[in-house]
Amino acid sequence: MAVSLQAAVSNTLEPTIVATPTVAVVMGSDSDLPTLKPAVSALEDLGVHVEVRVLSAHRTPLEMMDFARHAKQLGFLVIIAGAGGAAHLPGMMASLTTLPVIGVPVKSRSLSGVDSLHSIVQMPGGIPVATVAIDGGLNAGLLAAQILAISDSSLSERLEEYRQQLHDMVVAKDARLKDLGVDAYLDVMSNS
Ligand code: RP5
Repeated sequence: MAVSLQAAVSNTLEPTIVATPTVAVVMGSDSDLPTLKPAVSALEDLGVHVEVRVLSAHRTPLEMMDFARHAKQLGFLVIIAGAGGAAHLPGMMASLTTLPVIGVPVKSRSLSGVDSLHSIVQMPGGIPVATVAIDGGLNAGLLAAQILAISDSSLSERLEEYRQQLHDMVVAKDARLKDLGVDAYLDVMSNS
């Protein structure tokens, strides 16, 4: 049975929700939400409080600027920013705050997200954005948690548990593949 990485976290960790907003997950459009959802889920499963916003660098630039400029005062420690196409949101957010910004290139309809990736990853010196893979919402959430875990030992332990679960899941798959053989394993995969 195929088990997603997200499910591996969701099924086993008991969340300990902290009261204050910690990670802001912002996106240029609500059409980006499916890509950012794995980041939100991973963080919530790890007990990190998340605030989710739609803030467009092009359609609501003033609201986007206001949020980015006040994010630190509002108590956020890390910003995840996802956008597609001419994906200026992560870079613009990063230009307005010294909080770490993780950029998520959203797979675009016309250019499959290569445009988003190039727009986000090629930041000029001085204004960094930590860019994950196209549609890499899960890794953005985990990277944000790893940044927070530097000063949060209980979160660090949860991340260690998560890594152990990933390890155990792959070991179990390896054993099952050896047991069933290639054809039967693929049959089970295609039916699950
Ligand atoms: C970007 O334009 C958004 O981040 C989104 O990925 C893309 C398309 O937006 P919609 O036309 O779907 O609202 O600003």
